[in-house]
Amino acid sequence: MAFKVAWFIGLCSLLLGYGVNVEASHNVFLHLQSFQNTTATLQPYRTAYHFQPAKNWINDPNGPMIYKGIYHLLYQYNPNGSVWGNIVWAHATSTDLVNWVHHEPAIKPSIESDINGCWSGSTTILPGDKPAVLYTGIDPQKNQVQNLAFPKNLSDPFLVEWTKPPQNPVMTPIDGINASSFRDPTTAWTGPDGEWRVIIGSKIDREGKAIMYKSKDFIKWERVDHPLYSAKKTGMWECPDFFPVSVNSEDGLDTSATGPHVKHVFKVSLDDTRHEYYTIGTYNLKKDKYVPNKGFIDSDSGLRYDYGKFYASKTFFDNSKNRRILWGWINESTTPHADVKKGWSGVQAIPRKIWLHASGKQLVQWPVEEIEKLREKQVNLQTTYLKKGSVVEVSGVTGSQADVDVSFDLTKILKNAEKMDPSWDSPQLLCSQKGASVEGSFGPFGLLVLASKGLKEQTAIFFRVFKDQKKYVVLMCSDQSRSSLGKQLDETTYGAFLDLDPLQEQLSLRSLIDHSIVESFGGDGRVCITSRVYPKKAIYEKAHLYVFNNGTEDIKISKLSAWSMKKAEIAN
Ligand code: DQQ
Repeated sequence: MAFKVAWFIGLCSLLLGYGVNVEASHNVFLHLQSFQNTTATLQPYRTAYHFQPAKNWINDPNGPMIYKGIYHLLYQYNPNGSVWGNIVWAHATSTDLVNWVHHEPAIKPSIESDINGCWSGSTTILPGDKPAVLYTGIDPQKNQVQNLAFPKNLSDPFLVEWTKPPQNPVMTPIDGINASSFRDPTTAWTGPDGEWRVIIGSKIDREGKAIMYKSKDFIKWERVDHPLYSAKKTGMWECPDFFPVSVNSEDGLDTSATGPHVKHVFKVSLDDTRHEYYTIGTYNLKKDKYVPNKGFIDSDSGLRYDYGKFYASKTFFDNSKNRRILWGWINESTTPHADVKKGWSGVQAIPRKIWLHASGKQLVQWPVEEIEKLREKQVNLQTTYLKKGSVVEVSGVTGSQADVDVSFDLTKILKNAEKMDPSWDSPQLLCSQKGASVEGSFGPFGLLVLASKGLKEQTAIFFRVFKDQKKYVVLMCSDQSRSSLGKQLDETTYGAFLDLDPLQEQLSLRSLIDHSIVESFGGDGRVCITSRVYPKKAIYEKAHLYVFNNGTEDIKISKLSAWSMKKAEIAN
Protein backbone atom coordinates (compact mmCIF):
# COMPACT_ATOMS: atom_id res chain seq x y z
CA MET A 1 0.00 0.00 0.00
CA ALA A 2 1.20 3.43 -0.79
CA PHE A 3 2.85 5.35 2.01
CA LYS A 4 1.98 8.98 1.58
CA VAL A 5 3.10 12.41 2.65
CA ALA A 6 5.92 10.96 4.65
CA TRP A 7 6.75 14.01 6.71
CA PHE A 8 3.19 14.39 7.90
CA ILE A 9 2.84 10.79 8.92
CA GLY A 10 6.21 10.94 10.61
CA LEU A 11 5.13 13.98 12.54
CA CYS A 12 1.80 12.45 13.52
CA SER A 13 3.44 9.22 14.58
CA LEU A 14 5.89 11.16 16.63
CA LEU A 15 3.20 13.17 18.31
CA LEU A 16 1.02 10.19 18.95
CA GLY A 17 3.64 7.68 19.74
CA TYR A 18 2.30 5.32 17.14
CA GLY A 19 0.30 5.55 13.95
CA VAL A 20 -0.40 2.60 11.70
CA ASN A 21 -0.53 3.34 8.02
CA VAL A 22 -2.34 0.47 6.40
CA GLU A 23 -5.23 1.31 4.07
CA ALA A 24 -4.44 2.65 0.64
CA SER A 25 -2.95 6.02 1.34
CA HIS A 26 -5.15 6.73 4.35
CA ASN A 27 -3.54 7.54 7.65
CA VAL A 28 -4.91 5.06 10.12
CA PHE A 29 -4.76 5.67 13.86
CA LEU A 30 -6.41 2.51 15.10
CA HIS A 31 -6.43 3.42 18.78
CA LEU A 32 -8.19 6.74 18.04
CA GLN A 33 -10.76 5.54 15.53
CA SER A 34 -13.41 4.88 18.11
CA PHE A 35 -12.38 7.38 20.71
CA GLN A 36 -14.74 10.22 21.46
CA ASN A 37 -13.74 13.15 23.60
CA THR A 38 -16.42 15.12 25.35
CA THR A 39 -14.29 17.53 27.33
CA ALA A 40 -13.73 20.32 24.81
CA THR A 41 -15.82 23.28 25.93
CA LEU A 42 -14.26 26.26 24.17
CA GLN A 43 -14.67 25.69 20.43
CA PRO A 44 -13.16 28.74 18.70
CA TYR A 45 -12.53 26.81 15.49
CA ARG A 46 -16.02 25.47 14.89
CA THR A 47 -17.58 27.23 11.96
CA ALA A 48 -20.86 29.14 11.96
CA TYR A 49 -22.02 28.82 8.39
CA HIS A 50 -19.89 26.10 6.82
CA PHE A 51 -21.28 22.57 6.78
CA GLN A 52 -20.11 20.33 9.58
CA PRO A 53 -21.77 17.72 11.78
CA ALA A 54 -21.92 18.06 15.56
CA LYS A 55 -18.87 15.89 16.10
CA ASN A 56 -16.41 13.41 14.61
CA TRP A 57 -14.37 13.08 11.45
CA ILE A 58 -15.60 14.04 7.98
CA ASN A 59 -13.91 13.96 4.60
CA ASP A 60 -15.00 13.86 0.94
CA PRO A 61 -18.41 15.15 -0.18
CA ASN A 62 -20.19 12.20 -1.81
CA GLY A 63 -23.04 11.96 -4.29
CA PRO A 64 -24.46 15.50 -3.97
CA MET A 65 -27.77 15.89 -5.80
CA ILE A 66 -31.10 17.68 -5.90
CA TYR A 67 -34.13 15.42 -5.70
CA LYS A 68 -37.71 16.68 -5.68
CA GLY A 69 -36.49 20.16 -4.69
CA ILE A 70 -34.35 18.92 -1.78
CA TYR A 71 -30.56 19.17 -1.85
CA HIS A 72 -28.72 16.11 -0.56
CA LEU A 73 -25.17 16.16 0.72
CA LEU A 74 -23.68 12.80 1.56
CA TYR A 75 -20.14 12.64 2.86
CA GLN A 76 -17.44 10.40 4.30
CA TYR A 77 -17.90 10.17 8.06
CA ASN A 78 -16.52 8.28 11.04
CA PRO A 79 -19.46 7.82 13.44
CA ASN A 80 -17.13 6.75 16.24
CA GLY A 81 -14.35 9.30 16.44
CA SER A 82 -12.52 12.31 15.06
CA VAL A 83 -9.82 10.59 13.03
CA TRP A 84 -10.35 8.77 9.73
CA GLY A 85 -11.82 5.23 10.05
CA ASN A 86 -15.10 3.23 10.21
CA ILE A 87 -16.16 5.09 7.08
CA VAL A 88 -19.88 5.43 6.22
CA TRP A 89 -21.85 7.80 4.02
CA ALA A 90 -23.42 10.36 6.34
CA HIS A 91 -26.40 12.23 4.97
CA ALA A 92 -27.88 15.72 5.31
CA THR A 93 -30.58 17.58 3.37
CA SER A 94 -31.40 21.21 2.74
CA THR A 95 -33.81 23.35 0.78
CA ASP A 96 -31.30 26.19 0.29
CA LEU A 97 -27.72 24.81 0.52
CA VAL A 98 -27.25 26.91 3.68
CA ASN A 99 -29.35 25.36 6.46
CA TRP A 100 -29.16 21.61 6.86
CA VAL A 101 -30.85 18.71 8.63
CA HIS A 102 -28.81 15.60 9.41
CA HIS A 103 -30.24 12.16 8.85
CA GLU A 104 -29.02 8.70 9.76
CA PRO A 105 -26.06 7.57 7.63
CA ALA A 106 -27.39 6.51 4.23
CA ILE A 107 -24.84 3.86 3.31
CA LYS A 108 -23.06 1.74 5.93
CA PRO A 109 -21.00 -1.44 5.69
CA SER A 110 -23.54 -4.26 5.56
CA ILE A 111 -22.60 -6.60 2.71
CA GLU A 112 -19.49 -8.56 1.88
CA SER A 113 -18.40 -6.10 -0.78
CA ASP A 114 -18.37 -3.09 1.56
CA ILE A 115 -17.77 -4.73 4.92
CA ASN A 116 -14.54 -2.82 5.50
CA GLY A 117 -15.80 0.60 4.50
CA CYS A 118 -18.07 2.59 2.21
CA TRP A 119 -15.74 4.96 0.41
CA SER A 120 -16.39 7.78 -2.02
CA GLY A 121 -18.69 7.81 -5.02
CA SER A 122 -21.36 9.73 -6.89
CA THR A 123 -25.03 9.92 -7.69
CA THR A 124 -26.52 9.59 -11.16
CA ILE A 125 -30.15 10.47 -11.78
CA LEU A 126 -31.56 7.68 -13.95
CA PRO A 127 -34.52 8.17 -16.32
CA GLY A 128 -37.76 8.60 -14.41
CA ASP A 129 -35.98 10.76 -11.81
CA LYS A 130 -34.43 7.79 -9.98
CA PRO A 131 -31.19 8.43 -8.07
CA ALA A 132 -28.57 5.70 -8.16
CA VAL A 133 -25.36 5.77 -6.16
CA LEU A 134 -22.14 4.12 -7.25
CA TYR A 135 -19.58 3.93 -4.43
CA THR A 136 -16.37 2.14 -3.57
CA GLY A 137 -16.64 -0.68 -1.08
CA ILE A 138 -13.75 -2.30 0.76
CA ASP A 139 -14.22 -6.06 0.73
CA PRO A 140 -12.96 -8.69 3.23
CA GLN A 141 -9.62 -8.93 1.38
CA LYS A 142 -9.30 -5.13 1.57
CA ASN A 143 -9.82 -4.92 -2.19
CA GLN A 144 -11.55 -1.88 -3.62
CA VAL A 145 -14.70 -2.76 -5.57
CA GLN A 146 -17.62 -0.71 -6.87
CA ASN A 147 -21.12 -1.11 -5.48
CA LEU A 148 -24.58 0.22 -6.20
CA ALA A 149 -27.16 1.64 -3.79
CA PHE A 150 -30.70 2.91 -4.47
CA PRO A 151 -33.20 4.82 -2.36
CA LYS A 152 -35.77 2.49 -0.83
CA ASN A 153 -38.69 4.83 -1.19
CA LEU A 154 -38.76 7.27 -4.11
CA SER A 155 -41.77 9.08 -2.74
CA ASP A 156 -39.69 10.25 0.24
CA PRO A 157 -37.90 13.44 -0.95
CA PHE A 158 -35.44 13.07 1.95
CA LEU A 159 -34.36 9.63 0.72
CA VAL A 160 -33.58 8.48 4.22
CA GLU A 161 -33.49 4.75 3.50
CA TRP A 162 -31.16 3.10 1.03
CA THR A 163 -30.90 -0.42 -0.27
CA LYS A 164 -28.15 -2.39 -2.01
CA PRO A 165 -29.02 -4.73 -4.92
CA PRO A 166 -27.90 -8.39 -4.82
CA GLN A 167 -25.69 -7.88 -7.90
CA ASN A 168 -23.04 -6.06 -5.82
CA PRO A 169 -20.17 -5.66 -6.37
CA VAL A 170 -20.81 -4.46 -9.91
CA MET A 171 -17.14 -3.81 -10.77
CA THR A 172 -14.13 -5.66 -9.41
CA PRO A 173 -10.40 -5.16 -9.88
CA ILE A 174 -9.60 -7.75 -12.52
CA ASP A 175 -7.51 -7.60 -15.72
CA GLY A 176 -4.47 -5.92 -14.26
CA ILE A 177 -6.26 -3.32 -12.16
CA ASN A 178 -4.49 -2.60 -8.89
CA ALA A 179 -6.95 -3.63 -6.15
CA SER A 180 -5.80 -0.90 -3.79
CA SER A 181 -6.01 1.82 -6.46
CA PHE A 182 -9.49 1.44 -7.88
CA ARG A 183 -11.95 3.87 -6.40
CA ASP A 184 -14.31 6.84 -6.44
CA PRO A 185 -16.76 6.35 -9.35
CA THR A 186 -18.02 9.55 -10.98
CA THR A 187 -21.55 10.49 -11.94
CA ALA A 188 -22.31 8.41 -15.04
CA TRP A 189 -23.27 9.89 -18.39
CA THR A 190 -24.76 8.47 -21.58
CA GLY A 191 -22.91 8.32 -24.91
CA PRO A 192 -24.30 8.47 -28.47
CA ASP A 193 -25.18 4.74 -28.29
CA GLY A 194 -27.42 5.44 -25.29
CA GLU A 195 -25.22 3.38 -22.96
CA TRP A 196 -24.02 4.58 -19.58
CA ARG A 197 -20.36 5.39 -18.99
CA VAL A 198 -18.59 5.94 -15.72
CA ILE A 199 -14.97 6.41 -14.74
CA ILE A 200 -13.08 5.10 -11.73
CA GLY A 201 -9.83 6.62 -10.41
CA SER A 202 -6.76 4.42 -10.65
CA LYS A 203 -3.07 4.22 -11.43
CA ILE A 204 -0.52 1.86 -12.91
CA ASP A 205 2.91 2.59 -11.47
CA ARG A 206 2.87 6.38 -11.41
CA GLU A 207 0.50 6.82 -14.33
CA GLY A 208 -2.92 8.13 -13.25
CA LYS A 209 -5.82 6.48 -15.08
CA ALA A 210 -9.54 7.11 -15.46
CA ILE A 211 -10.69 3.54 -16.07
CA MET A 212 -13.97 3.51 -17.98
CA TYR A 213 -16.92 1.12 -17.75
CA LYS A 214 -20.09 0.90 -19.84
CA SER A 215 -23.54 -0.38 -19.03
CA LYS A 216 -26.92 -0.69 -20.72
CA ASP A 217 -28.93 -1.09 -17.52
CA PHE A 218 -26.73 0.46 -14.79
CA ILE A 219 -26.41 -2.95 -13.14
CA LYS A 220 -24.15 -4.95 -15.44
CA TRP A 221 -20.96 -3.01 -16.16
CA GLU A 222 -18.25 -3.88 -18.67
CA ARG A 223 -14.80 -2.43 -18.75
CA VAL A 224 -13.95 -0.38 -21.84
CA ASP A 225 -10.61 -1.46 -23.32
CA HIS A 226 -9.07 2.00 -22.93
CA PRO A 227 -9.23 4.61 -20.19
CA LEU A 228 -11.17 7.81 -20.83
CA TYR A 229 -7.91 9.57 -20.05
CA SER A 230 -4.55 8.89 -18.40
CA ALA A 231 -1.45 10.95 -17.59
CA LYS A 232 2.05 9.86 -16.69
CA LYS A 233 3.83 10.73 -13.44
CA THR A 234 0.71 11.94 -11.64
CA GLY A 235 0.24 9.05 -9.19
CA MET A 236 -3.12 7.79 -7.94
CA TRP A 237 -6.18 9.69 -9.18
CA GLU A 238 -8.72 10.00 -6.40
CA CYS A 239 -12.21 11.41 -6.86
CA PRO A 240 -12.11 12.09 -10.63
CA ASP A 241 -14.82 14.34 -12.04
CA PHE A 242 -15.79 14.70 -15.70
CA PHE A 243 -18.47 17.12 -16.82
CA PRO A 244 -19.55 19.38 -19.68
CA VAL A 245 -19.48 23.20 -19.56
CA SER A 246 -21.12 25.64 -21.92
CA VAL A 247 -18.81 27.85 -24.01
CA ASN A 248 -21.29 30.70 -24.18
CA SER A 249 -23.19 30.71 -20.92
CA GLU A 250 -22.67 30.52 -17.17
CA ASP A 251 -25.50 27.99 -16.98
CA GLY A 252 -24.60 24.47 -16.00
CA LEU A 253 -25.28 21.42 -18.15
CA ASP A 254 -26.53 17.95 -17.46
CA THR A 255 -23.60 15.52 -17.24
CA SER A 256 -24.62 13.79 -20.50
CA ALA A 257 -24.77 17.04 -22.55
CA THR A 258 -22.66 17.26 -25.70
CA GLY A 259 -22.70 19.47 -28.81
CA PRO A 260 -20.89 22.29 -30.57
CA HIS A 261 -21.19 24.70 -27.63
CA VAL A 262 -19.86 22.26 -25.09
CA LYS A 263 -16.36 21.72 -23.73
CA HIS A 264 -15.46 19.17 -21.08
CA VAL A 265 -13.65 19.47 -17.77
CA PHE A 266 -11.56 16.67 -16.35
CA LYS A 267 -10.53 16.96 -12.69
CA VAL A 268 -8.60 14.66 -10.40
CA SER A 269 -7.48 14.78 -6.78
CA LEU A 270 -3.83 13.80 -6.55
CA ASP A 271 -3.22 11.39 -3.70
CA ASP A 272 0.51 12.19 -3.74
CA THR A 273 0.23 15.94 -3.16
CA ARG A 274 -3.33 16.28 -1.84
CA HIS A 275 -3.95 18.89 -4.51
CA GLU A 276 -6.47 18.82 -7.30
CA TYR A 277 -5.93 19.90 -10.87
CA TYR A 278 -8.16 20.20 -13.91
CA THR A 279 -7.89 20.58 -17.65
CA ILE A 280 -10.43 21.77 -20.20
CA GLY A 281 -10.78 19.88 -23.45
CA THR A 282 -12.89 17.90 -25.85
CA TYR A 283 -14.73 14.68 -25.33
CA ASN A 284 -14.17 12.72 -28.53
CA LEU A 285 -17.41 10.77 -28.79
CA LYS A 286 -16.22 8.48 -31.57
CA LYS A 287 -13.16 7.33 -29.70
CA ASP A 288 -14.76 7.69 -26.26
CA LYS A 289 -11.69 9.60 -25.11
CA TYR A 290 -11.05 12.92 -23.46
CA VAL A 291 -8.46 15.19 -25.11
CA PRO A 292 -7.30 18.27 -23.19
CA ASN A 293 -6.87 21.49 -25.14
CA LYS A 294 -3.33 22.45 -26.06
CA GLY A 295 -1.42 24.20 -23.33
CA PHE A 296 -3.18 22.63 -20.34
CA ILE A 297 -0.83 21.04 -17.85
CA ASP A 298 -1.33 17.56 -16.41
CA SER A 299 -0.19 18.23 -12.85
CA ASP A 300 -0.98 20.41 -9.88
CA SER A 301 1.31 23.07 -11.28
CA GLY A 302 -1.45 23.55 -13.87
CA LEU A 303 -4.93 24.87 -13.08
CA ARG A 304 -6.49 24.17 -9.72
CA TYR A 305 -9.99 24.77 -8.40
CA ASP A 306 -8.42 26.12 -5.26
CA TYR A 307 -4.79 26.88 -4.45
CA GLY A 308 -5.24 26.35 -0.71
CA LYS A 309 -6.91 23.56 1.26
CA PHE A 310 -9.64 21.98 -0.84
CA TYR A 311 -9.72 18.31 -1.78
CA ALA A 312 -11.78 15.36 -3.02
CA SER A 313 -14.26 17.74 -4.62
CA LYS A 314 -17.29 16.80 -6.66
CA THR A 315 -19.78 18.66 -8.84
CA PHE A 316 -23.43 18.05 -9.62
CA PHE A 317 -25.95 19.63 -11.98
CA ASP A 318 -28.66 21.58 -10.15
CA ASN A 319 -31.51 21.57 -12.66
CA SER A 320 -33.67 23.76 -10.41
CA LYS A 321 -31.39 26.72 -11.13
CA ASN A 322 -29.56 25.50 -14.21
CA ARG A 323 -26.18 25.64 -12.55
CA ARG A 324 -23.34 23.27 -11.78
CA ILE A 325 -22.33 23.24 -8.13
CA LEU A 326 -18.97 22.27 -6.70
CA TRP A 327 -18.45 20.85 -3.20
CA GLY A 328 -15.01 20.31 -1.66
CA TRP A 329 -13.56 19.10 1.63
CA ILE A 330 -11.43 21.43 3.77
CA ASN A 331 -9.30 19.28 6.02
CA GLU A 332 -7.54 20.24 9.22
CA SER A 333 -3.89 21.22 9.51
CA THR A 334 -3.66 20.04 13.10
CA THR A 335 -2.55 16.75 14.62
CA PRO A 336 -4.94 13.82 15.16
CA HIS A 337 -4.36 14.43 18.85
CA ALA A 338 -5.73 17.98 18.52
CA ASP A 339 -8.67 16.69 16.48
CA VAL A 340 -9.52 14.16 19.17
CA LYS A 341 -9.29 16.91 21.77
CA LYS A 342 -11.70 19.19 19.97
CA GLY A 343 -13.94 16.23 19.08
CA TRP A 344 -14.19 16.82 15.34
CA SER A 345 -12.21 17.16 12.15
CA GLY A 346 -12.99 18.59 8.71
CA VAL A 347 -15.49 20.97 7.18
CA GLN A 348 -17.15 21.19 3.75
CA ALA A 349 -16.40 24.35 1.76
CA ILE A 350 -19.28 26.66 0.86
CA PRO A 351 -20.86 25.19 -2.28
CA ARG A 352 -19.72 27.10 -5.36
CA LYS A 353 -21.33 27.69 -8.71
CA ILE A 354 -18.78 26.71 -11.36
CA TRP A 355 -18.67 27.65 -15.05
CA LEU A 356 -16.31 28.29 -17.96
CA HIS A 357 -14.75 31.76 -18.17
CA ALA A 358 -15.54 33.67 -21.37
CA SER A 359 -11.88 33.29 -22.40
CA GLY A 360 -12.35 29.51 -22.45
CA LYS A 361 -9.02 29.27 -20.66
CA GLN A 362 -10.19 28.50 -17.15
CA LEU A 363 -13.15 27.92 -14.85
CA VAL A 364 -14.76 30.48 -12.57
CA GLN A 365 -16.24 29.76 -9.14
CA TRP A 366 -18.50 31.81 -6.93
CA PRO A 367 -20.20 30.99 -3.61
CA VAL A 368 -23.82 30.02 -4.27
CA GLU A 369 -26.06 33.08 -4.08
CA GLU A 370 -28.10 31.53 -1.23
CA ILE A 371 -25.26 32.14 1.22
CA GLU A 372 -25.93 35.87 0.95
CA LYS A 373 -29.10 35.49 2.97
CA LEU A 374 -26.92 35.10 6.05
CA ARG A 375 -25.51 38.59 5.53
CA GLU A 376 -26.45 41.29 8.06
CA LYS A 377 -25.17 44.64 9.33
CA GLN A 378 -23.68 45.82 6.07
CA VAL A 379 -20.72 48.19 6.29
CA ASN A 380 -19.47 50.15 3.28
CA LEU A 381 -16.24 52.02 2.69
CA GLN A 382 -16.49 54.85 0.21
CA THR A 383 -13.71 55.42 -2.33
CA THR A 384 -10.51 55.45 -0.32
CA TYR A 385 -6.84 55.75 -1.21
CA LEU A 386 -4.57 53.50 0.77
CA LYS A 387 -1.20 55.16 1.19
CA LYS A 388 2.02 53.24 1.69
CA GLY A 389 1.97 51.43 5.01
CA SER A 390 -1.69 52.08 5.77
CA VAL A 391 -3.84 49.65 7.68
CA VAL A 392 -7.50 50.66 7.95
CA GLU A 393 -9.91 48.78 10.16
CA VAL A 394 -13.29 47.83 8.72
CA SER A 395 -15.24 48.23 11.93
CA GLY A 396 -18.83 47.32 12.60
CA VAL A 397 -18.64 43.74 11.33
CA THR A 398 -18.15 40.57 13.32
CA GLY A 399 -14.58 39.83 12.25
CA SER A 400 -14.77 36.12 13.06
CA GLN A 401 -17.88 35.56 10.93
CA ALA A 402 -18.02 37.80 7.88
CA ASP A 403 -18.34 38.17 4.14
CA VAL A 404 -16.24 40.95 2.62
CA ASP A 405 -16.10 42.11 -0.98
CA VAL A 406 -13.57 44.74 -2.05
CA SER A 407 -12.50 46.15 -5.42
CA PHE A 408 -9.21 47.88 -6.14
CA ASP A 409 -8.95 50.22 -9.09
CA LEU A 410 -5.48 50.33 -10.63
CA THR A 411 -6.65 51.09 -14.15
CA LYS A 412 -5.04 54.54 -14.31
CA ILE A 413 -2.02 54.31 -12.11
CA LEU A 414 0.06 51.32 -13.01
CA LYS A 415 3.11 53.03 -14.51
CA ASN A 416 5.63 52.25 -11.78
CA ALA A 417 4.95 48.56 -11.34
CA GLU A 418 7.92 46.39 -10.39
CA LYS A 419 9.49 44.31 -13.13
CA MET A 420 8.51 40.68 -13.26
CA ASP A 421 11.54 38.43 -13.13
CA PRO A 422 11.16 35.62 -15.71
CA SER A 423 12.50 33.14 -13.15
CA TRP A 424 9.48 33.73 -10.91
CA ASP A 425 7.49 30.87 -12.29
CA SER A 426 6.15 29.50 -9.02
CA PRO A 427 3.44 31.78 -7.63
CA GLN A 428 3.38 29.91 -4.33
CA LEU A 429 7.13 30.38 -3.87
CA LEU A 430 6.88 34.02 -4.84
CA CYS A 431 4.08 34.55 -2.33
CA SER A 432 6.07 32.92 0.46
CA GLN A 433 9.34 34.68 -0.36
CA LYS A 434 7.72 38.08 -0.36
CA GLY A 435 4.92 37.49 2.15
CA ALA A 436 2.56 40.28 3.13
CA SER A 437 5.17 42.64 4.48
CA VAL A 438 8.01 42.85 1.90
CA GLU A 439 7.45 46.19 0.23
CA GLY A 440 6.79 46.29 -3.50
CA SER A 441 5.43 49.13 -5.59
CA PHE A 442 1.89 47.90 -6.35
CA GLY A 443 1.41 45.60 -3.45
CA PRO A 444 1.23 43.84 -1.24
CA PHE A 445 -2.28 45.22 -0.71
CA GLY A 446 -5.47 43.49 0.35
CA LEU A 447 -7.20 42.21 3.48
CA LEU A 448 -6.00 41.24 6.94
CA VAL A 449 -8.59 38.88 8.37
CA LEU A 450 -8.93 37.07 11.70
CA ALA A 451 -6.48 39.68 12.95
CA SER A 452 -5.83 40.55 16.58
CA LYS A 453 -5.66 44.19 17.73
CA GLY A 454 -2.02 45.09 17.22
CA LEU A 455 -1.87 42.57 14.32
CA LYS A 456 0.27 39.95 16.07
CA GLU A 457 -2.08 37.43 14.55
CA GLN A 458 -3.38 37.93 11.03
CA THR A 459 -4.12 36.06 7.86
CA ALA A 460 -3.27 38.25 4.89
CA ILE A 461 -4.98 37.81 1.53
CA PHE A 462 -3.40 40.14 -0.93
CA PHE A 463 -2.24 41.04 -4.41
CA ARG A 464 1.02 42.16 -6.00
CA VAL A 465 1.15 43.53 -9.52
CA PHE A 466 4.26 43.23 -11.68
CA LYS A 467 5.12 44.48 -15.15
CA ASP A 468 6.14 41.82 -17.63
CA GLN A 469 7.52 42.55 -21.13
CA LYS A 470 4.11 43.16 -22.64
CA LYS A 471 1.56 42.86 -19.88
CA TYR A 472 0.91 43.12 -16.19
CA VAL A 473 1.07 40.06 -13.99
CA VAL A 474 -1.25 39.82 -10.97
CA LEU A 475 -0.23 37.59 -8.09
CA MET A 476 -2.77 36.59 -5.44
CA CYS A 477 -1.55 35.22 -2.11
CA SER A 478 -2.90 33.97 1.21
CA ASP A 479 -0.28 34.16 3.93
CA GLN A 480 -0.80 31.90 6.95
CA SER A 481 2.63 32.44 8.49
CA ARG A 482 1.20 34.80 11.12
CA SER A 483 -2.22 33.21 11.44
CA SER A 484 -1.66 31.81 14.91
CA LEU A 485 0.42 32.56 17.95
CA GLY A 486 -0.01 28.90 18.82
CA LYS A 487 1.32 25.94 16.89
CA GLN A 488 0.07 26.13 13.30
CA LEU A 489 1.28 23.02 11.51
CA ASP A 490 0.68 24.33 8.03
CA GLU A 491 2.13 27.79 7.55
CA THR A 492 2.33 27.53 3.77
CA THR A 493 1.74 30.78 1.94
CA TYR A 494 -0.57 29.88 -0.91
CA GLY A 495 -0.50 31.69 -4.21
CA ALA A 496 -1.53 31.79 -7.84
CA PHE A 497 -1.30 34.07 -10.85
CA LEU A 498 -4.59 35.73 -11.72
CA ASP A 499 -5.28 36.02 -15.44
CA LEU A 500 -6.61 39.57 -15.51
CA ASP A 501 -5.45 42.84 -17.06
CA PRO A 502 -5.55 45.42 -14.25
CA LEU A 503 -5.50 48.22 -16.84
CA GLN A 504 -8.84 47.06 -18.15
CA GLU A 505 -10.55 45.62 -15.10
CA GLN A 506 -10.82 46.36 -11.43
CA LEU A 507 -9.24 43.83 -9.14
CA SER A 508 -11.83 42.26 -6.84
CA LEU A 509 -11.39 40.14 -3.75
CA ARG A 510 -14.13 38.43 -1.79
CA SER A 511 -13.38 36.53 1.42
CA LEU A 512 -15.73 34.37 3.44
CA ILE A 513 -14.39 34.36 6.98
CA ASP A 514 -15.70 31.73 9.39
CA HIS A 515 -13.68 31.38 12.61
CA SER A 516 -10.97 29.06 11.27
CA ILE A 517 -11.71 29.09 7.54
CA VAL A 518 -10.99 31.83 5.04
CA GLU A 519 -12.28 31.15 1.52
CA SER A 520 -11.09 33.82 -0.89
CA PHE A 521 -12.17 34.52 -4.47
CA GLY A 522 -9.95 36.82 -6.53
CA GLY A 523 -10.78 38.40 -9.89
CA ASP A 524 -14.51 37.59 -9.59
CA GLY A 525 -13.75 33.93 -8.88
CA ARG A 526 -10.87 33.24 -11.28
CA VAL A 527 -8.51 32.33 -8.42
CA CYS A 528 -9.78 30.70 -5.22
CA ILE A 529 -7.67 30.10 -2.14
CA THR A 530 -8.96 28.46 1.04
CA SER A 531 -6.96 28.77 4.25
CA ARG A 532 -7.39 26.76 7.44
CA VAL A 533 -6.17 28.74 10.42
CA TYR A 534 -6.17 28.42 14.21
CA PRO A 535 -5.86 31.86 15.82
CA LYS A 536 -5.26 32.03 19.56
CA LYS A 537 -5.98 35.70 20.14
CA ALA A 538 -8.14 36.69 17.19
CA ILE A 539 -11.14 34.61 18.21
CA TYR A 540 -14.82 35.53 18.58
CA GLU A 541 -15.21 39.29 19.18
CA LYS A 542 -11.43 39.71 19.29
CA ALA A 543 -11.12 39.03 15.57
CA HIS A 544 -10.74 42.16 13.44
CA LEU A 545 -10.82 42.96 9.77
CA TYR A 546 -8.54 45.44 8.00
CA VAL A 547 -7.55 46.61 4.54
CA PHE A 548 -3.86 47.31 4.06
CA ASN A 549 -1.25 48.49 1.62
CA ASN A 550 2.42 47.68 2.14
CA GLY A 551 3.53 48.87 -1.31
CA THR A 552 5.05 52.24 -2.15
CA GLU A 553 2.25 53.30 -4.55
CA ASP A 554 -1.17 54.49 -3.43
CA ILE A 555 -3.96 52.01 -4.02
CA LYS A 556 -7.51 53.08 -4.73
CA ILE A 557 -10.33 51.10 -3.14
CA SER A 558 -13.28 51.78 -5.41
CA LYS A 559 -15.79 49.75 -3.41
CA LEU A 560 -15.86 47.78 -0.19
CA SER A 561 -18.84 46.11 1.44
CA ALA A 562 -18.64 43.82 4.42
CA TRP A 563 -21.31 41.95 6.30
CA SER A 564 -21.49 40.04 9.53
CA MET A 565 -22.75 36.55 8.81
CA LYS A 566 -25.54 34.90 10.77
CA LYS A 567 -25.17 31.32 11.91
CA ALA A 568 -26.57 28.71 9.56
CA GLU A 569 -29.03 26.27 11.06
CA ILE A 570 -27.53 22.83 10.97
CA ALA A 571 -29.91 20.67 12.97
CA ASN A 572 -28.78 17.36 14.38
N1 DQQ B 1 -11.21 9.36 0.55
C1 DQQ B 1 -12.03 8.20 0.41
C2 DQQ B 1 -11.54 7.53 -0.83
C3 DQQ B 1 -10.97 8.65 -1.61
C4 DQQ B 1 -10.30 9.48 -0.55
C5 DQQ B 1 -11.95 7.34 1.65
C6 DQQ B 1 -10.07 10.90 -0.97
O1 DQQ B 1 -12.59 6.87 -1.53
O2 DQQ B 1 -10.06 8.20 -2.58
O3 DQQ B 1 -12.42 8.01 2.77
O4 DQQ B 1 -9.95 11.76 0.11
